[in-house]
Amino acid sequence: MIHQEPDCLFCRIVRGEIPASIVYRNDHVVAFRDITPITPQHVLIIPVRHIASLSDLTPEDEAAAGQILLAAGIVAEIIGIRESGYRLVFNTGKDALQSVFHIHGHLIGGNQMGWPPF
Ligand code: IU
Repeated sequence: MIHQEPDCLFCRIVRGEIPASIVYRNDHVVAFRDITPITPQHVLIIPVRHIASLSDLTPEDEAAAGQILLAAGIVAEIIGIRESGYRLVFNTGKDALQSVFHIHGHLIGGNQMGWPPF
């Protein structure tokens, strides 16, 4: 049984209790469109397993973490930005403005970005 939290917003999206525009899912991850996109394409990739942040990963989460990265290219292909390029951003903790404490990679792209990103 994969660990989930009853009241976590993103766990609820995984369970289908809250609607989301899902672009891809498998046994390990769910990818859905961010409700407030910051780029023309903006999808969140989350593990099915509830893990609060990158800083909370343990060796037990190795597969879940790897599955997020594996999903990035698949999702990018689905939303049409695999060739043009994209970023996968994990806001982690206060200074990074993490607001939802269930790991999510922001897959962003669809236009030319700059660097550094702040
Ligand atoms: P952050 O990295 O924790 O700051 O990002 C949380 C993201 O979750 C943010 O981009 C929100 O727009 C997004 N989001 C969402 O897609 N659906 C929701 O119901 C809620 C937040 I609340």
